[in-house]
Amino acid sequence: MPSRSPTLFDLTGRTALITGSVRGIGFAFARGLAQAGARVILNGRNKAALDEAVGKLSGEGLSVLGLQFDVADEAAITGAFKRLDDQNIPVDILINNAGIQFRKPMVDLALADWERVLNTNLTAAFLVGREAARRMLPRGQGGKVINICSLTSEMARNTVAPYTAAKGGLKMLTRSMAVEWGPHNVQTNGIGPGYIATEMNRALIDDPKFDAWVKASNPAQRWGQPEELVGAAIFLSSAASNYVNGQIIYVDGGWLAVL
Ligand code: GCO
Repeated sequence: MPSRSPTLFDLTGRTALITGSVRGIGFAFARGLAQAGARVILNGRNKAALDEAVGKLSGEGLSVLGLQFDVADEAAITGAFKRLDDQNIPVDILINNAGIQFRKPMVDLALADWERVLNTNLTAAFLVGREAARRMLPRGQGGKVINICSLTSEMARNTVAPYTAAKGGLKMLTRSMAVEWGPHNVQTNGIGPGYIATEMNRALIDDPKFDAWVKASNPAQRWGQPEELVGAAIFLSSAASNYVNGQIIYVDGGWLAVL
């Protein structure tokens, strides 16, 4: 019986920062990477929600800590990384997961609405990625950056233009990071979730017409669950993906395979 490689997907000894991880997909990533051996830094804007999420995973015996900052605030980001520096906590793995949705036809969209979505879903990934890379590169021990993209990184639908523009930009930012940081043994990739049953999509799930459209549009004929994204995140966080760079893995039930 060939021996299994116990270390290929093992994250023991690695520290992962996951933005927007107090609930939903980000929280599933936090639990999954911690179960794979990583020390996980959870992030959120709201201290109470962050403390609750940290308490839940700590109660499961997982190695987690909280780092409160708003990903749309550059000073808050640099301050948070300074706090990690002061505690000598390195970030080996960054998952840029934080994101918001705002559904409205473009002709009715205010500039402030547009900018809020772009700041949170795209600019934040640049700012947090930049701070992480400013430490990963000189440390010389490699690293992993994972940007959470979307089906809207590839295709558009009505009423979600700022989200779509941001996620399309995030796909290409992923490739820019891969190009600039690859020579330093930092691999940058993306995960593109299909339609996942999260609170952000609650209104869509509860809309019978939209629910039917989602189920008819992917070969799995169902919504995905946040936990179904964790395998791709562990793969892209681990040594198993050391020669994977600039790729987007779509976890979408086969949606993008359908004509
Ligand atoms: C929407 C949804 C989508 C999904 C996901 C699909 O309003 O269409 O929120 O954006 O959340 O991004 O990949």
